[in-house]
Amino acid sequence: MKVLLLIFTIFLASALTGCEEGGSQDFDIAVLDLNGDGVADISYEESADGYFEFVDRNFDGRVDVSSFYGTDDKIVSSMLDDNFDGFLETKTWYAHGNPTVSVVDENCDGTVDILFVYENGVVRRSEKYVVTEGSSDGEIVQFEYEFGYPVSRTVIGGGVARSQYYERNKEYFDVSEVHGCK
Ligand SMILES: [Ca+2]
Ligand SMILES: [Ca+2]
Ligand SMILES: [Ca+2]
Repeated sequence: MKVLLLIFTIFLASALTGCEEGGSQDFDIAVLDLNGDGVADISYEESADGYFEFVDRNFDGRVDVSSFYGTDDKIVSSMLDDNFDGFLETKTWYAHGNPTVSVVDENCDGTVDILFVYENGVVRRSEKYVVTEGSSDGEIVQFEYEFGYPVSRTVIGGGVARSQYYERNKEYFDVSEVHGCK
């Protein structure tokens, strides 16, 4: 997997820079520096039970995808900064390469605001907790999906406490440490 990724990266790097690879001494830098500015955009860090892969997709010098792979090269979890504000607000867990659960902390205050539950790698259900303005309570907006497309929208509100949102989805929030903006 890692090897395939590196091959793809080499291909992408040469496509982006339009440069032929020269001496082998530049090889490592070229592999990891997608836009050719001399700053690595993909880096790896080994850990006891696998390795991390860090990617800077928009070349601003900040990591926006952090993925953890097991020793079998299979992805275990990933964290994503989808709006490139420097906070990795989305965390996803995987089983056999497919996503199982995603949690999003939109405002990076340490509380989860959106939950996605997947079946066979395709989103099946989502729940968003929306705080009512001027109140400490809110409502829950729930979507059901078929073939990845939303087919129903249900609002459970108002005056719903955030603790109720957590209680409803306890089995997913208990999966692991979910507060991960950093
Ligand atoms: Ca970035
Ligand atoms: Ca973000
Ligand atoms: Ca939040």
